[in-house]
Amino acid sequence: MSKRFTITAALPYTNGPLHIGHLAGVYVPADIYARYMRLKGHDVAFICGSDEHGVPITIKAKKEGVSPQDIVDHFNSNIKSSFKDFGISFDNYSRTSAKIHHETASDFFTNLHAKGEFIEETNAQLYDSKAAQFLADRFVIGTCPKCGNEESYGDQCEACGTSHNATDLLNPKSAITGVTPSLKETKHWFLPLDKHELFLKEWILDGHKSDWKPNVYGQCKSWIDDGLRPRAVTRDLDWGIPVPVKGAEGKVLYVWFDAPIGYISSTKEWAKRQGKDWEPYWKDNKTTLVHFIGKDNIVFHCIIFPAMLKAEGSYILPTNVPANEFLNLEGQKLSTSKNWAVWLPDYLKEFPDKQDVLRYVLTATAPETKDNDFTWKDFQARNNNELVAIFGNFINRVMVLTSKYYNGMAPTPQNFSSEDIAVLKLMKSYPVTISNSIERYRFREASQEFMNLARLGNKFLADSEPWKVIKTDPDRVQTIMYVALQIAAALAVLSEPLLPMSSQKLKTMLNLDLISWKDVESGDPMINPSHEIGKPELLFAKIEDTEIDFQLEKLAQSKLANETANKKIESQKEIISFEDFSKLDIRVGTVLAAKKMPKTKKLLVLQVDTGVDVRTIVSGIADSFTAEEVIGKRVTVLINLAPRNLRGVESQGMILMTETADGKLVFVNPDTSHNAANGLKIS
Ligand code: B3M
Ligand code: ZN
Repeated sequence: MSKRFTITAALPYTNGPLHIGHLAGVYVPADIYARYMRLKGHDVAFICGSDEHGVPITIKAKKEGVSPQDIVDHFNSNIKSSFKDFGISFDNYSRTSAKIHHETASDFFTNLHAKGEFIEETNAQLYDSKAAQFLADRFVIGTCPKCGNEESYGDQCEACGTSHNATDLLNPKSAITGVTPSLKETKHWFLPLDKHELFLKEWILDGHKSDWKPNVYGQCKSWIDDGLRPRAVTRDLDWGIPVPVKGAEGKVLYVWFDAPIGYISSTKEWAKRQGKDWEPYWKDNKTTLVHFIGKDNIVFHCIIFPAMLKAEGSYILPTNVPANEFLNLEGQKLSTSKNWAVWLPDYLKEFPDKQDVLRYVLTATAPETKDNDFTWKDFQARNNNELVAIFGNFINRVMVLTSKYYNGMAPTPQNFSSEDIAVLKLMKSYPVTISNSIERYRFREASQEFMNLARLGNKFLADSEPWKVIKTDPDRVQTIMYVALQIAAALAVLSEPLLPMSSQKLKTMLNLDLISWKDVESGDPMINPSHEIGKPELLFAKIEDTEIDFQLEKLAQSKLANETANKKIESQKEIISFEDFSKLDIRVGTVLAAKKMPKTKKLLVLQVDTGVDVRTIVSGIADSFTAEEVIGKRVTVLINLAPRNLRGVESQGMILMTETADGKLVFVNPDTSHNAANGLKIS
């Protein structure tokens, strides 16, 4: 029976491009699920959009000296086109700056307000007097009261996942000016979560113990067990949706109040375009509502948003919230600021026809029950050893042999052997097995089962050896190839949710259009004798070491850049006065002669023309330069450094040097384009 599904994928924050963490955690599983449900004939609305409010966007805009609108416009189109090119099959991708969203979120608030579902409270909030603004959420950094992480944000600690109020932080500091904020009174509207505690307990703790994932259920339980408190849903900010009630001038809705309503507004936008009614997708209790999210979004989707929906009264609640854990990259936490990520726009440029490979790898290693690791070596191995060597190889053999023996026309089977019957029977069981996995949100398992079917096909051909038997028993080969073609057709259908582009390519090759999941389940033949197939083409190509080395090198560069940046920060010295600085006598000079200091590795003895005199300076640069290389170099030299005796030679000054990211020393060269004479003072 056809059912209605509203499938949502977390609205990405519009302050940066997408990376593999987003894909693995949310968008690939959501897309598999949506494609699968469509394939089963269900009525699906697969909904997403850009989350364009919130403090991180304002911070980024400030940093770059542009408006928040500029930031969201840029990343909305960047993210949207990445999704499209990657093949995520959203029915609608909206944005929370859209008019329909502002209206929907405003109305939602007004409605709850009118029903008396908020409490209004004036209390002290953190205030940055230097920036003349209140500090909410990510505008404050401080120590997490729960785990002691010193860099917790005002709304959430990324180290332990706790979500809190900005005033809970110990040692708070403004992220705008760095000052310690003061407290200032301001009025806000709160959603009294405590009022919904009983309902949440019954609905989640009693109702979803067995069907929600343990990581999701566990987080909800710990929240509820801790006791729920009222939660502010308005903020003193200037970027967001204005709070639509009197006395709230200059205030906006909390981003986590408006963002989930974005699912509803995006559904409305879609329904309008389709000429449909949006309401059944959100209000008919026969509709299955599923939220795909990452683990840091659990509380918002399982506690706060459901409390809002319940308070409103006419909405359904999510059937499931299959949140994933996090994906790491090469053993390290993904990080935007450290550029430790595989960015989707880069991937699409560098592997323009390998969307399915990334989908496959991210699914096969999905962080479904615990954090997991993506490595480029594993990416290569799964492509070469599984997609190419198993699935691709089987299809290629079927295609090539059918072309060669039968000119591309499916043969008529003769007598089925017991192996044939066993293989066909096993094949028939795969759609059910894969369905079971997908319907229980076990996409990793589904991908393994899919590959097992390809393995079955491969093994069947390897065991029955049609390429040998053709010489002795061509009738038998007709049956073998007929069976193999049925497996290829099954793979073409069952690959659609996981590997949509390859599935399409395979269907075209097999000249199959109208077969469905049900056809595979039925066990009836999908390719009949004399059915004409197309030309063989390779489904997957091997990935070479050089391609992987290139990616690893890129990451190594990120690591190096980070280490250098950290080093710089670490070695910042204390502030000195101008008087201190003016004691330094720094001059432009030229190295006239140089020789290695005997019996040392690092030291060169230089004769330097300082403009004042020619003097001896011993410099520890022999690791980076030979004596010959430095002769004639224009240098910057500190001439009033107290002389030092190094291995019996008096060094009378110091040449200024710096170190590049890869540890090589370089001279701090004076700008000699104006013929700076030796002895010129540097100040
Ligand atoms: N914008 C996603 C995030 O934490 C957040 C999701 C909103 S879903 C309503 O990246
Ligand atoms: Zn913490």
